[in-house]
Amino acid sequence: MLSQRLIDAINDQINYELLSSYLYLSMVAYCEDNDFHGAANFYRVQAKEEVDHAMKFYDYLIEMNARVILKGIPDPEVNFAGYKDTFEKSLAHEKTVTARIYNLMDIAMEEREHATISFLKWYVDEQVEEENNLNTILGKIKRAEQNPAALYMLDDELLTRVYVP
Ligand code: OFO
Repeated sequence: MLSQRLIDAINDQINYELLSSYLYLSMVAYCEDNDFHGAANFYRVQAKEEVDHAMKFYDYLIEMNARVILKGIPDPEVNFAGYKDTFEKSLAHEKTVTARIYNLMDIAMEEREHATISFLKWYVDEQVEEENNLNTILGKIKRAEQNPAALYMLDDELLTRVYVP
């Protein structure tokens, strides 16, 4: 039986994962509007993955006989200052997500909730991958910044990201 504190924290995280999806969908709209089709594809896949992250928590609560409580999602940011800005904001966002996952892990460890500790390990690994991907892309953007052809190639590269359910 999960504590109410843990159930509340997981419900908050379901909301935050859906908020993440909404933010990335907003970036898709911005990128499409500015002809950054590769980045738009990248964020489209990211938005779907965030819904998967939310649903993984959602199903976990159900499996643990706890009640899922959905909450409202605030308006996402809609104005970005360019290609690089979207990736900088994505990385900052993912760092916040990582801190939130660590906080959930801290609660689970404090409560010696071993099933939840085991469940959360997947998210810890996922965050390492997400931050690493964004850091790699940002590094490439910084190197290509003064070279429109290189930026164009990088955007093309991002067209190849596919959603794997
Ligand atoms: Fe769900 O990891 Fe990104 O936000």
